[in-house]
Amino acid sequence: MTGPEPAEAGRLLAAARRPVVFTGAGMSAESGVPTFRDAQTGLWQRYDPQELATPAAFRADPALVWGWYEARRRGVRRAEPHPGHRAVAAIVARLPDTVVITQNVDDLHERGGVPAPVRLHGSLFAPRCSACARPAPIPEDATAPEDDAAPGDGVASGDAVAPGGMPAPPDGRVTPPACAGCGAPVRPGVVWFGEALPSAALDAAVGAASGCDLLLTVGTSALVHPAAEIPLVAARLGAPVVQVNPVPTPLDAICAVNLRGPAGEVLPALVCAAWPDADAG
Ligand code: BV8
Ligand code: ZN
Repeated sequence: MTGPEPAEAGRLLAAARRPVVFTGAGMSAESGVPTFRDAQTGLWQRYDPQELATPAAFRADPALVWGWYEARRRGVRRAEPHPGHRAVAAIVARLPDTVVITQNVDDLHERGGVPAPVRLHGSLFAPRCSACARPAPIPEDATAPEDDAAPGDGVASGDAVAPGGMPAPPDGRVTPPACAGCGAPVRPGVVWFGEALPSAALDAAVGAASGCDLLLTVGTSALVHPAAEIPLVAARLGAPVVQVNPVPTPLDAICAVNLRGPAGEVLPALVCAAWPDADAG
């Protein structure tokens, strides 16, 4: 990256003591996990993620929605954290008061060394009963014939696996397991459109953004609310905001520095700019 931006961002990070790192789907793009903006592929290409990720879609066709999340979970299981995830962990290691807030439902921050990110939209690894909310076990991942599909690509045609390991029907439908307590269908532990965010996570995020002295926003289009308001909270209270995104977003105007590039390259460079002696992970 050329220009004064990287050095300026490095200076802001080095001066910070209570930074917030706020991430979206672009943070995991280089690990092969499709973003929400990316067109769906394979048998899911005819579905709009914003339609599938709703209580109404699950009520209408639980096997379709469960199949989609199972395919995404298997894709994430095959994905690996990239140097950008490790750079975020290096920031946390260097500045223990750092708060990492993510919109992502993958577990790449944890596997990249960030023990407890604030999860605004839940996780692919926390299924629960759709009626009594009883936590449910993560289905065994029997090895599917096409299990050598690309990392992250949870949408390869043969990716969905029916209980018992048999390849799922070609349409990706997988009947959700029944709750061990009340027998109702198990649902993915994510926040669907139209559903409230977990209040503890939202409160923690707003609290961290209100008290931070730098907010680093990485790989988000800032279009989904209320998550998109987190960087605005920090800016409104005078904290500098630094954005990492290859393209402009609605956040550009509030940012002290816009770093135009992929997270996997920009974040390690930012850590080196802030702490030349640091091992950026
Ligand atoms: C609610 C989990 C009410 C599921 C998700 C105010 C204004 C307008 C609309 C609303 C509003 N308030 C509420 C709404 C409605 C709605 C909403 O925001 N709609 C939008 C679409 C207009 N919000 C809701 O429904 C929320 N709930 O409001 O409930 C309520 C309140 C009280 C009581 C009852 C009800 C719930 C929203 C959460 C939905 N769940 N995820 C799942 O994953 O399946 S949202 C999901 O989409 C993600 O979690 C994420 O938040 C969002 C995708 O956005 P991004 O992460 O930013 O990803 P995107 O693909 O868009 O962009 C990627 C970016 O990365 C791009 O900019 C790209 O350039 C960049 N990039 C690409 N490669 C790289 C990169 N950057 C760096 N490096 C790279 N290599
Ligand atoms: Zn139940």
